[in-house]
Amino acid sequence: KPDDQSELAVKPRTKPQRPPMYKVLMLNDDFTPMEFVVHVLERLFNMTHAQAIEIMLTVHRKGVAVVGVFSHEVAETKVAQVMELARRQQHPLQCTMEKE
Ligand code: NFA
Repeated sequence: KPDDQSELAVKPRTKPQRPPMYKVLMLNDDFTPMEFVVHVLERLFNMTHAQAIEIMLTVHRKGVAVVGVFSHEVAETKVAQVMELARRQQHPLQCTMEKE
């Protein structure tokens, strides 16, 4: 077993931490068509049509809903993809992420 003077000395460590996960949130607005939101949820978040309708209606009624939980990199990509699809169709749909 290597002692503290050896090149192989092992530092004391705290528990390995899991990387933080990020919630992707979709926000309601008065203009984006319901069917576009359903399409986005099916296309980018791998939801069934029924799941997509349910989450879309939650956003519509409550103002915001979590549409998925991902690593930082994947969450950033999902947010960017939603914003790009919305921009291309000139819908004001907003999507953000926050640490869980
Ligand atoms: N509130 C929008 C409408 O009535 C639908 C919507 C749902 C928009 C979820 C954004 C997010 N057309």
